[in-house]
Amino acid sequence: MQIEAQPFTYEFDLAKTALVLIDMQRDFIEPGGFGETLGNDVSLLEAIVPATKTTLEAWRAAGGLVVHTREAHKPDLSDCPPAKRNRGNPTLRIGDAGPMGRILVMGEPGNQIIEALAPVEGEIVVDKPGKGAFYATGLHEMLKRRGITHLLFGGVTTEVCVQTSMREANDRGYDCLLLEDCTESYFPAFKAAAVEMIRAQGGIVGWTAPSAALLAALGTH
Ligand code: C5J
Repeated sequence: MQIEAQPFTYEFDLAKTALVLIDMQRDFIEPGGFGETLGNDVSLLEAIVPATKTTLEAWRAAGGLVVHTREAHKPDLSDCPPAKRNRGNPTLRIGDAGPMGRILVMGEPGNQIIEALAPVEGEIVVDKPGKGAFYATGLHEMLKRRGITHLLFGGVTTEVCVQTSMREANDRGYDCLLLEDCTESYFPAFKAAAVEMIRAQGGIVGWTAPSAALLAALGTH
């Protein structure tokens, strides 16, 4: 299959490609979670939910593998280094009790993936303690076992966990494409810059394309 992408056409085999949705969690998208504790306007992120849902449903219907990630720490915070916990909002840190439970802690209401994009049976769900999806998760091994060589990315936030994960994947040899309207940042200028830098220099980190181009490739546009 082919996607009309930048900086040039992206070719993929459905059986060797996974859709990776990064951190579409209540903690980032709904009021009262981690994103809002940092002073962000979380409503900006909600805008990508419809396009992401359409993409997810089309990808599922085509039989493609789906990976969901959650930025999540163990309840004892043994996987959250002080260097991470001590930055951000000093009065509501990772592990503290917020309106949706303990901030960024596994199993808490705020740490769940939003209802509209909830994982279904057979999909991979990865809890990650870092910004990147490959750090301390075993994701690379899971993908290698399934013969996955290509990754389509969506999720939040573009310049933090999405870009970090794409760069990690690129260094591990995956051909990566970012779905431009399925990713968002609290800072529109940061999203625009991240999209530009990913596809610059002949696709130094990968490709970018609107989700309509993927849907067209899947024949559902
Ligand atoms: C952040 C993320 N921004 N999922 N996490 O801290 O991008």
